Amino acid sequence: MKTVVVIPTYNEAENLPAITAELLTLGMDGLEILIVDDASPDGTGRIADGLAQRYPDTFHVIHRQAKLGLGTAYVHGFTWALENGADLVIQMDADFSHSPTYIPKLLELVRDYDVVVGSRYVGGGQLDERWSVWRWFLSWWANSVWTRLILGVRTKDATAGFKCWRRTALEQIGLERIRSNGYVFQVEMTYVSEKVGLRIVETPIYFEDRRIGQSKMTVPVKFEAAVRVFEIRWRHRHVKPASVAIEAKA
Ligand SMILES: Nc1nc2c(ncn2[C@@H]2O[C@H](COP(=O)(O)OP(=O)(O)O)[C@@H](O)[C@H]2O)c(=O)[nH]1
Ligand SMILES: [Mg+2]
Repeated sequence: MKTVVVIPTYNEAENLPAITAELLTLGMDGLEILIVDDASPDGTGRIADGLAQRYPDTFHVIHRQAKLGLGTAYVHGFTWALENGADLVIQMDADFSHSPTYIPKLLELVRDYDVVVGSRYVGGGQLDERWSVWRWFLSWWANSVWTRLILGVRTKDATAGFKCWRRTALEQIGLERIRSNGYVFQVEMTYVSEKVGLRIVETPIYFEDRRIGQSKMTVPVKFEAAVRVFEIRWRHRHVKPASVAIEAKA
């Protein structure tokens, strides 16, 4: 099974060598890592090139000319992975919020499902305990109230960004119709996954805050994300609803 891990990066010079080293220690068969870098001023792209030079069979790099956003970085990376024959695609951030130690579990579950979601909101899942009450509340509100109310999604962690997709799942979604950039990208993928009837399973993760560097999430960004949920509903109004089963498995 060819498995491509897609990692978007913007200023992750310190995190990238560490996260990729951890991925390599998993010793996965058929593992390839695609880094999608948006001309990071801190030189992340050069570090990625260095990895690709050292391990040409494992690392691949897409350089984009400017900071074009997380959503299009993932769509770009997923499209590349499909074109290059991936059977499975793992999406994860570079900042250690998505611990590579969960990957074996994701791979085990994807045998029986179309997409496995590393979830903070199923039993056993957890947010960083350093989160303030306000931040915790906003995340809970976005996942458990807002997306549920506006989109009717049933996945508990609708904004999750740590997932393992079967190739066929991404094909069914149709990446060309995913238009969100930034953080609502996750919501759009969740919504369309449910609408096309993918078999979705959520598995608990502990979501740790980034260790190094800055989060790009700000209050205006959160507000925009909340409004954009309506756009997602409108955009996919003609996608045929299908009955979906969302399960939780520890
Ligand atoms: N290529 C690319 N990567 C991005 C962009 N914005 C964020 N990222 C990466 O996407 C991942 C998640 O971003 P992060 O700032 O940690 O988001 P947060 O965890 O929600 O605060 C990290 O690996 C970032 O480096 C972007 O515009 N382009
Ligand atoms: Mg992060």
